[in-house]
Amino acid sequence: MLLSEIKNAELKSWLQSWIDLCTPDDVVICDGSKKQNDELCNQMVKSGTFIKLNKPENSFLCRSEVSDVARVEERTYICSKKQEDAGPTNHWKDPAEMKAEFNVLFKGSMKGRTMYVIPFSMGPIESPISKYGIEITDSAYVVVNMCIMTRVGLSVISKIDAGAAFVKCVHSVGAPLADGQADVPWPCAPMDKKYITHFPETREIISFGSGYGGNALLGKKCFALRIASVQAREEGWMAEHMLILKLTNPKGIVKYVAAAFPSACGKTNLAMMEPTIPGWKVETIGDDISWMKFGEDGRLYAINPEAGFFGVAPGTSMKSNPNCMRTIAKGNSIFTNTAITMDGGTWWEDHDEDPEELVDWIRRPWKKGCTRKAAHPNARFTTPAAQCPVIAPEWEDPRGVPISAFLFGGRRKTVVPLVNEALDWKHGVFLGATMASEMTAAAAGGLGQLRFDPFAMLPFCGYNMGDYFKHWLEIGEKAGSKAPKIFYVNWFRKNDAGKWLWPGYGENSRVLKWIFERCDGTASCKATAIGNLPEEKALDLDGLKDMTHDDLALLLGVDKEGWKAVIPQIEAHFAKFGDRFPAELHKQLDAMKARLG
Ligand code: TSX
Ligand code: MN
Repeated sequence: MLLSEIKNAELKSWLQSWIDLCTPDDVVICDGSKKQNDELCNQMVKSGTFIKLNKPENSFLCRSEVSDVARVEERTYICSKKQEDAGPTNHWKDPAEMKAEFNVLFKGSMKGRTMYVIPFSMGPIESPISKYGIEITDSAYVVVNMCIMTRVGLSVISKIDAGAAFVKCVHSVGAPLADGQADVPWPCAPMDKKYITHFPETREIISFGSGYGGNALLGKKCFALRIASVQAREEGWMAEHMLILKLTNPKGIVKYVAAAFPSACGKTNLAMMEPTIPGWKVETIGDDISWMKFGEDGRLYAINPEAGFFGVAPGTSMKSNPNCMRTIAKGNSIFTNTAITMDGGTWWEDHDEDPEELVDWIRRPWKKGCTRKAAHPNARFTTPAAQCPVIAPEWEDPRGVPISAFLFGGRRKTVVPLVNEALDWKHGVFLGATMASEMTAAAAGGLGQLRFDPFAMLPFCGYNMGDYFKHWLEIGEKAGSKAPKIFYVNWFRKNDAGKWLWPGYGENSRVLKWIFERCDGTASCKATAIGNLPEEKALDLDGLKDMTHDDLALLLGVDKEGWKAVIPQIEAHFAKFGDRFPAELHKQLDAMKARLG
């Protein structure tokens, strides 16, 4: 397709203004075809950006610059007109000042490079919950990743030509090439030139200087969470950092659950888990983001706006996530910053294979027993969701799936029980707002201190977090009796000797079963000061070895003194949100205090 064939005047003039500013050598409109994708992959193999792997098939390894390996929160900005609309948890810049700075940074920034124009849909193209975007980028790596993670195709341009709204996404690695200058495998700009910026009022994203993941694949965190969260609040829906799973009981009854966890809690593992309890089935709808709208029946319906998994590779194995390993094994995947084996396969820490020798992610020789990590800890796979053996057949249903329960959680080796049902929606919002993980000794603040990450949205909410909590309360008002039930889970409880009290992984199906049956009204619970907990007999523990009464008492008990000790930390956490923080959450904290006595 040629630029001149685009009809939408707004799209045309927006593209032309960026072409004029960035002065690329060439402009290519991406059509999402296999042919174009193969050409780009071959071109990146030739240029040294990609290595074609011997296995899995049609898969590639890419090694980034050592300084460009993760999202850069300190370079991430919400550029709303008023700073208070970004709120105290976001970095803010004045939109006009930021644009003025970009007029300098982007001037000639694509010289010597090709500008790719990627028309993409977040969500199935015909879904009323989906939204469209156009990403301009000078990175072929971004194009081939976007082709896995989103639905790329010219039909999106047809929709925009017919008047559909779109989010304007601009990305440059910020490394123009002078005449005759040789390229490097991973061009990017130094840290003080990197900018990941969001203009919520004009639905724009502008990203400069980084080629990595969430900094560059703008459909994911930038659009599907930061911009979409703003759209969701204005339009009365929800854009959440949640996996979506389908749970089927032995009678064939289905319920859908959406779950938010901070990083390093195994969200992707839960989304694809293999239940250990007979007759129960888990299938995947999505592993990271959920967009939810009210259906005509008043229930919340969720879609996964993504089309692939962009997951952390280290730790992923047949033990932790067999279905993810099977997804990757089907090929058509991109590996970023993993190690490469001598026979042209890929490897990372905790991988099932145990190679003697390989080449690590910074191209150094590596031998078994070596103390250095072979893969970067944030090494990633990009793989098509459709290849997942347990993807639910309805994962692309344009209507979405009706959600019965929300799960929140964190990594808590003390105090927090295995599972806790909120007393009502408002109490559930309190649980979401107080989501936290315990910090390791290395992290600032130190051992035992909590790192709060409300709703796992702290880095991803595109507006004032106080308003976000209010939005959650308002959704509950609107949903009334049709609102999903809310639960808080913790797979990470330890005893005093440091032993894991819960086996986790597929055994978490026992917890999902109780949640399913709470939604059905068939499982019992005991009301406590912190919420509704399962009695021992209500949790299916059949066939679970090594579970003592003492362990269970810890997992399903209320550590009153522990909870009381956490209250000052919750108060300090709440105090950070300023004057837009809803009074209801202070009321919830006071009520919990009173219940604890
Ligand atoms: O993903 C995890 N889940 C959810 C799985 C569906 N992990 C990995 C977290 C890092 C990403 C877990 N780790 C889980 C869990 O439920 N639980 C644990 C802690 C744990 C680790 C090992 C054992 C038990 C618990 N047991 C043995 O290794 C024998
Ligand atoms: Mn995520």
